[in-house]
Formats: sequence, C-alpha cells, structure tokens
Amino acid sequence: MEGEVVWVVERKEYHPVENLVYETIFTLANGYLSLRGREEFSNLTMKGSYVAGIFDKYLAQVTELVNLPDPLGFKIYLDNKELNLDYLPLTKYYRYLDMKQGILNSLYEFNVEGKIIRIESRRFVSRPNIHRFGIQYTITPVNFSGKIVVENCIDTTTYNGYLDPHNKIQHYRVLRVEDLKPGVSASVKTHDKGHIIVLANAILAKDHKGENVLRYRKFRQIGDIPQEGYTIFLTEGQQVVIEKYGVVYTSRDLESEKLKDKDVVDFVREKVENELNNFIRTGFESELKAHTEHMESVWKRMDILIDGDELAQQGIRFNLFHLYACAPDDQRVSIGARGLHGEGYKGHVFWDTEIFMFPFFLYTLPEYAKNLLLYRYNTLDGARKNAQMNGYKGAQFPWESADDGLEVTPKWGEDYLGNPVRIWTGDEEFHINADIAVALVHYHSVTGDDQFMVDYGVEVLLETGRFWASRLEYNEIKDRYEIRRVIGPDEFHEHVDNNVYTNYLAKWNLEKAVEYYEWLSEKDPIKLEKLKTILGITEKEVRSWKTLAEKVYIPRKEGEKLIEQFEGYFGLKEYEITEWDENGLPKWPKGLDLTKLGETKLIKQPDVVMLLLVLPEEFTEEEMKVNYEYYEKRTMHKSSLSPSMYSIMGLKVGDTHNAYKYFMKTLLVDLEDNQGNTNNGFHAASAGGAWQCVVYGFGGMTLESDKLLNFSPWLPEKWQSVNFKINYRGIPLDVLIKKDSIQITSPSEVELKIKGERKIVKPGENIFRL
Ligand code: IFM
Repeated sequence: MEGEVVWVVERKEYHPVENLVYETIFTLANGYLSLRGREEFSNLTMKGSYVAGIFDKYLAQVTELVNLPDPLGFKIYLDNKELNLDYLPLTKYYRYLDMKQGILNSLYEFNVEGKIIRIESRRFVSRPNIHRFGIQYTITPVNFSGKIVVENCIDTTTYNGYLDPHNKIQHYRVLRVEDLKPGVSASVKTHDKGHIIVLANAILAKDHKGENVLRYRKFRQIGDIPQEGYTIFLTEGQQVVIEKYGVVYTSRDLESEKLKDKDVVDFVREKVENELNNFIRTGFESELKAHTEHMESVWKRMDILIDGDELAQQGIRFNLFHLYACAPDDQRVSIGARGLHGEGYKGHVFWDTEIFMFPFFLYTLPEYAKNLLLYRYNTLDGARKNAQMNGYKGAQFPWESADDGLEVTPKWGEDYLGNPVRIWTGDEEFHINADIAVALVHYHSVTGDDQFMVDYGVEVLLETGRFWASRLEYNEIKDRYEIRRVIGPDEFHEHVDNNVYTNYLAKWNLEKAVEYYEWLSEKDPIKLEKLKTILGITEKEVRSWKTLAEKVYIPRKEGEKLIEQFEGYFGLKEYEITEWDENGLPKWPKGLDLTKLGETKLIKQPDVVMLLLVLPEEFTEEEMKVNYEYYEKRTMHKSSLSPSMYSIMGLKVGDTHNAYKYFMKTLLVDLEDNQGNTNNGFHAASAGGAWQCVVYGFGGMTLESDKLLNFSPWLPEKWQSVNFKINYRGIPLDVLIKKDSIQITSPSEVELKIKGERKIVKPGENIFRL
C-alpha cells in the first residue's frame, strides 16, 4: 500500500532563496522546544528557536513569542575555509524530513579546491525528554587526508523580526556565557517578564574505532557568543562521527520551586548542566531510539492512510506531524496560529486552536485536547480582566492570546497595499468566546469526562455566558437583543451589526451555560455552591440568560434559506471572481479598491458557512447547499483557514469536484507555499482543517445530537480506501473506508451509526456495506 512508503518530505536542490520556506517545513518541535529547520552551513537563514510560553513585550507593539539564542551553531573549516553552502561548490546536496521517526536528515558534499568532504547529519528534538535535542554529523574525507577545525557555539545575537526588519527587537539580555569544559552555555533574561533561559551544548567525536578525535580545544567568547573550537585529523575514506548534545531550560519550567531572582539563574543553570551530563550519559543513539519509539507509538494513534493518492498521503502526514509537534504537555500554553515554527502572528493563539485544530486532538490524542482547554481555564483571570476593562461582565477571552489571557492583538498593522491600518479584531471579534464554549461541550460529548466539566468546564461556560449576557444590547422597539459593532469570521467587514455567526453562537453559549448550570446542580451540588460563591453568581442571574437567549436576534428571514451574513450585507456591491492565480486561489477582481473591501460582498473566509459547520444540527441540507453556493462564489480565501471548510461543506452538499480541490489546497498550504507566507511559520489551523476534511468530509463523520458517531462517507475516484483512528469515549476505533464498505475495528462494543442507521460494533472487526 502506497501509504506505507510516503513518510518523507525532500529538498533535492539547494537554492538559498527557498531557505526560509524549508526552515518552516523542516522545523522540529516537541510541544516545548522548537528549532526551525535551518541550514547550519549557510548564513542566509533565519535563526529561530522558541520555547512555548516564553513571551515578552519590551519595546514591541505587543507581547510576542521570544526568539531565543540559537543553539544550532556549528561550523566546519577545511584548510581554514568555512564549509558554506552559499559560496562553495557542492557536489551533492539532499535533505529530507523523516516524519515517521521525527528526524531531519541532510547530506552535503563540498568541493574545497579539489578536496571532497562529505557531511551527513541527523537532527532530532526529543519528545520523551522535552529539554533535549541532538545532532549527529558523520564526516567523510572522500579523497584526502588532512585536518579540519570544528566550532560549536550558541549565538546570543538573535532577535525577533527577521521578516519584519522595521520591527527588529532582541527580547533578552545576556546574563552569562560559560565554558563548561567541555561544552558551552548561555544564560539570558527577557526584558519585561524576566524569564531566564539557559541553553547548553557539548560535542563528542569518535573515529571508526570509537576513539575520541577532538584535539586542541579552545574556548573563546566573541562578544556574547560562547564558542569552543577543536581540531580533528582525518584519514582519507575514514568516517568520523560528531555528536552534538543540546539542552534548554527556562525559569518558567521551575516556577513551582519559588526561588529568589538571583538563585533562579544558578538553579536553572545547574539544572541544565545536570541534564546535559545525563543526556551525554544516555548517549545520542539511546535518546534517539527513545524518541523514534515514541513517534512510532504516536503514529499508531494518529496516522491516516490514503490508498491511491500519494500526494494526499504525504500531505496529510505532513500536517499531522507538525500538529503533533505543537502539542503541549504544559497546561499553561496552547498552540499559536503558526505553531512553534516561526514568528507569524507573534506566537499568538486564536480561535484557530478551538475550531480548527482541536477536533484532531480530541478524536486522536484527547489528553492534548484537555491541555488546550486547560490553557483557557488557566487564563480565565486575564479574560476576566479584559471583560472588566471593556465594561462587560464574566470573562472575555482575547481575540489574540499569549501567556496570561489578556488581549494582545496589535492595534496597528498593514493593509493589502502596505499602508498602516488600524486592526479592529481585538476590539470586535467576540466570537472567540463562544468558539471556546463549543470546544468544551464537544470535549465533554466525545470523552464523557464529567470530572473535567465539574472541575473546569462549567466555570468557563458560566463566565462566557455571563460575558454574552452583558454584551447583548436590547432593542426596545423590536423587543430583541442585538450585538452591534462586531467582526465575524470574515474580517473584510468591520463594525457590522448582528453578524449571524456571532449572534447564533452567543445564543448557543447562553443556552449551554444554563444547561450546564443545571447539570452541575444534579451532578455535584456542593461544587456548584462553591462556584456560585467564587463567581458571585446567582441562580436568578443564570436563569435570566434563558430569556436573553430566546430573544437574541438571528438575522434570518422567515422561510428563506439564504442567510444574510450580517445586517445590510445583501445591499453591498457585487464583484465577480473571474480569475485565479497559479495556486488556484482567486485573484482580486479588476477595478476593486483594496482599501474598501468592506463595501463589497467579497468575503475573506467562510462566515455563514462556518456557522453551518460548527452547529450543523441547527440547519437542513438544503440550507447548507443554498448558502454554500452563494458564499463560495464570493470568497477570496485570503486566510488559510478558508479552503478546508469549503471542502467539508462541498462534500456535504455534493460539490465533490471543488471539495477535492479545496482539500488539496489545504494539505499543501505549506508544502507548496500557496499562501506565500510559509516562511513565517506552519499553518496550524489549516492542518487541523486537513484532518477535518478527511474525517468529517470524506469520512462523513458527524457527532449526532444523541452523541453517537455517524459515518456517511464519500471517496474521490482515485482513492481505494482511507483509514483513520477515532478515540470515542476512550475507545480507540480503527475506521477503514472503501468505496462500498466501512470496516470498524474496536476493542469493545460500541454503538454508532452508518448513514444514519444505528449499528452495534462488536469487539474485533465489523464490516458494514455501504
Ligand atoms: O484566526 C485567523 C483569522 O480567522 C483570519 N486571520 C488570521 C487569523 C490567524 O490564523
């Protein structure tokens, strides 16, 4: 089966102009530490390494994920010439990401005035030990004997803003650089939040007999860069293997230790040195083995096999690989819009996480879904402050979130022509609050984790419900509650009144808050009493939300299937999309003023269609079709979040041709850089959307209102089968869909539906005809 062999992403030729995109594609991360896949033998790279949760503001417009010192520094000199991809002739070049094992492999062969030297490397960021990363270089002097000099260092001159040069900023100052004899280390501190980050690395090198070959060690400090240099004598044709051991810790990892500031540096520094010694004791190969075994076990839980479509197979694995790379073990962090892979959107967390990425985690790796929700719970205080500062009650989750739940959306950005423009999303894109509520309720329905709802979930629902209750505006003349001056998912239209997505979800959030209040009063009345005290909330207040919800205005005309995105949308200017670019995405219609998009019916990304997907049980198939057909024609897909949703809806309404096209755009957003900004990080929401396309779209999986899973699949012509895993109520189901059958393998009995008909799945393999 093809699916078994499509495990790699390759770079076969070296063109420096492509470096930044490949750095994102080849990023290795473990939910904590991220190292962009940069070429250490080139200067034309963006040095990017990040630790989840290390944010700082300093002189930047808003708080951002800090680009840390670069621990990948490694140079080799032959005859005193630096081996550099950008100016030495290369006789061989090949790089590939092995997604199965989570290893980045490289092969370089340089010609230095007739001397051929080959370097093969393997890089990994350990998943079982998240503070560790390792690189192994195998060096072969192909046609000469002689000496090389190698240099191991930590670059403390890195900064944020490589791709935004006007806003370059170094978020840390160097506290110490040290000679670890052997090894080097750097301790830095961020300006505002005072996070301390300590990095250390060391190298070992052996010949084919296992003898140490490092000679004439020299440590030096160049500026604030610690370096150690060694000489190695090479014999023609004989390999030398260099292993680099790297470790990172931050004061945030050790917050529970409650140490005084001065001691923290020593403490973190000591932790790093111990970890480095332990890592060296474990050995490169053993750590790598533990890492690859871990990856193997995770793939067993999350892999998707597409038989008959090699590109789709590679694409889906690429997306899942990088989504998992972002999955945090830490409940104080979540996943930014560009993962941990770059500085796009400053590392901030959006609705992308709950609406786009979350279903993948929920149905395959639910422990991470729980962590993502706990991040919102743990940032409730910030959200409460946002509400207070804006004159509302309850908790107002930020449109863009960093480490504490306070709003961090920048106020200013650039429009499509590069002019400064006020960004209103942080002031007006309120739907994030209900998006979080949707994810919570989804989590509960799929996992049945009552304790989570008792301990955390209900509190978030009550606080978001309370927020909406205070955000609604009563229209006395019409006797209804409205929500004016908002931005819905389609961000071309600002300051609009009664956006249907926002209003519908606000109403839904209020209803769920009441429902879960009642649920908790049955389930755990003592907890409810405590919660009422903590939140200062009364039964009367909660019950009043029922009436509010009933009167939330939903801008829909009686008997009409087409839904107006917001009040007044149907009266806007019509523009037809008639041309598409080389990526198959719409071009701006001719004569359009890009500074006045809000005056047109063009939309950036689905809005009404989003609503139909998020709350499908509320709409008929006919309504879905009518709205899909109307809005698809007007969508510019200027967000990478867009194509996946049109793919899923396309499949629901029978537009299978476009559904496949949109699916491939989604899958390849980074592999073909079809949004033109992969250099700035991985498109994590699109990746979550890709998983949804396969499972919700082609697999036709829905969670029905009776909380049973239903499968109504449809496969593209060339697909022989698709196979995915679903964790439902703790039961790992293996789902294999063919054109005429669906096979479900389960360890225990479970009830579900096939094309709407109830079926009992018995332990073992169950085949249902389609
Ligand atoms: O959350 C999205 C939004 O929907 C469109 N602009 C980009 C954001 C981050 O991906």
